[in-house]
Amino acid sequence: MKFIPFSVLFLFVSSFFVHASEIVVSGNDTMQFDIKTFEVKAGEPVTLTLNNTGNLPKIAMGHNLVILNKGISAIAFGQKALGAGANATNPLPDSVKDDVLANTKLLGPGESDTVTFTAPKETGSYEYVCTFPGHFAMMRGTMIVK
Ligand SMILES: [Cu+2]
Repeated sequence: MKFIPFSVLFLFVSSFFVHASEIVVSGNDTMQFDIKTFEVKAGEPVTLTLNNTGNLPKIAMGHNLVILNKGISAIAFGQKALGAGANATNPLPDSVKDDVLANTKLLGPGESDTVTFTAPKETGSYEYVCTFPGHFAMMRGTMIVK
């Protein structure tokens, strides 16, 4: 049997298993996501964590992260969610979920949520947004599928 150096074996094994993209985004009391753009690989698993790093009460400054299907604008979706009754305790009404690729729950200060999903097979830009009322104008970003 041939001797395989550990480092080579490790590279070989990791090339098989380290495909998942791990994305960590924070939202804060100034209505900002710290990451406005991130990339994932088409058709591969994504682990997305949102941290609310603010201090203000959830009812006043809650955050979620909602990734939209291709072609759905964050601004337009924010308005649509409001029109569908989005509020400070239910910022993502069921009636608008057809436009949603993946979403975290609504987080209060110091809270965190992790969701896993499969990146779309179709490459391109997918917008994301916080749908807490009033936040969609500022809390937006783009997931790029490559
Ligand atoms: Cu928000």
